[in-house]
This record gives sequence, structure tokens and C-alpha cells, in this order.
Amino acid sequence: GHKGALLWFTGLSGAGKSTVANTVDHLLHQKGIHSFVLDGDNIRHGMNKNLGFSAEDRAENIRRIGEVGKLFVDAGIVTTTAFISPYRADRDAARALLDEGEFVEVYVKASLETCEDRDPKGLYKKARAGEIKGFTGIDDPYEAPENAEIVLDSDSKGIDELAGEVMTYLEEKGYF
Ligand code: GGZ
Repeated sequence: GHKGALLWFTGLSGAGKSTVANTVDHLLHQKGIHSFVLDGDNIRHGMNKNLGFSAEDRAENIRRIGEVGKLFVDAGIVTTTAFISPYRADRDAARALLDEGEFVEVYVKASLETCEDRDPKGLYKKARAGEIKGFTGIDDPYEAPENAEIVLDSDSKGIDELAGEVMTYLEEKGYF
């Protein structure tokens, strides 16, 4: 099997990227696989706290995460990233940093309606009210993946089932 891998989660705010990524991370740990999660908590609040949400800043956010993710993979760690990463070109640039098979794009697919209904932080409500400008899915684009290795149906399935689908993919493809 492969040593490291970069599991690149993408999807709207509220789709469940972080939750599924953390569950996968937990399941990998249980199997004795060295894994780590890169998400807003440890990246946007630290290394990338000088970046906002313009297209340029999102591109730079994703570029740095791709570079850091590559370092983790080179260290033999199965790494999950949980960022909206709305632009296809930015995701493809991250993919291009890794070797064939090391980059696994995981599209956490949820309709805008689902995400707005969940609205765990009340951000969609603020975006609808015009209090946040350029919110992904409301007045900023999300370019859905066309060739993601894994597509997770977050409209109709729960966290544990979706995490299980990621584990099954990794097992079937010989990652562990
Ligand atoms: C989208 C925003 C925005 C705007 C703040 N658009 O639900 P959250 O809160 O935790 O997830 C969102 C997070 C998105 O940061 P990412 O680093 O994943 O974005 S990107 O990959 O596009 O760089 C949301 C919050 O930050 N947030 N303003 N305008 N999400």
C-alpha cells in the first residue's frame, strides 16, 4: 500500500467536511495508521490568519495547505484537509504537488438547501442578510468537482456512513 496520502475534502460550508474528516482520522488512528487533520482550526486561525475570503486569498489559503499537506504526506502521514476549496483550479494545483495516487479528492456533496437548513454557525443567515459579503454558495462561487475520487452524499447519509465509505475506498485501493 501507499505510505502517505492527502485526503482532500471539498464542499460547501455546513456540508460536513470537518466532521467526516475527523471521523475518518479517528478510524485511521484505531487501525494504527498515523494520520492528521488540517482544518480551519489549526490553519486559518494560525498560519493563514492573514488571509480572507477573496478569490486571491482563497487561492493562497489552498496553495499553502497543499504545500503543508505534501510535507505531511512525505512524512508518511495520512492527512485529511477540510476546506471549502471552491475553485477547481486551486484544487488541481494542490493535486499537482502530489504523486499519482497520493491525492484523493473527497467531494462532500450537500445541496445549498441542506447546508442553509443546518447553518450551525448562523453564517448563511448573516450572508442572506448581507452582513457577510462573498459567502460561498450565496454570492460567491463553488465549483463542484467533476472527477473526485470519492463523492459523499451528505444530503441523505449520516457522518458514520460517509466516513465508512472513505475507509472502504482506501481499503479497496490498497492504502492500508
Ligand atoms: C465561505 C466563510 C466565509 C465566506 C467566513 N465564504 O462553516 P465554517 O465557517 O466553519 O466554514 C467556513 C470557513 C471557510 O474557510 P475555508 O478556509 O474552508 O475556505 S476556502 O477554502 O474557500 O479558503 C465558514 C467561514 O470560514 N467563512 N467567511 N465569505 N466561508
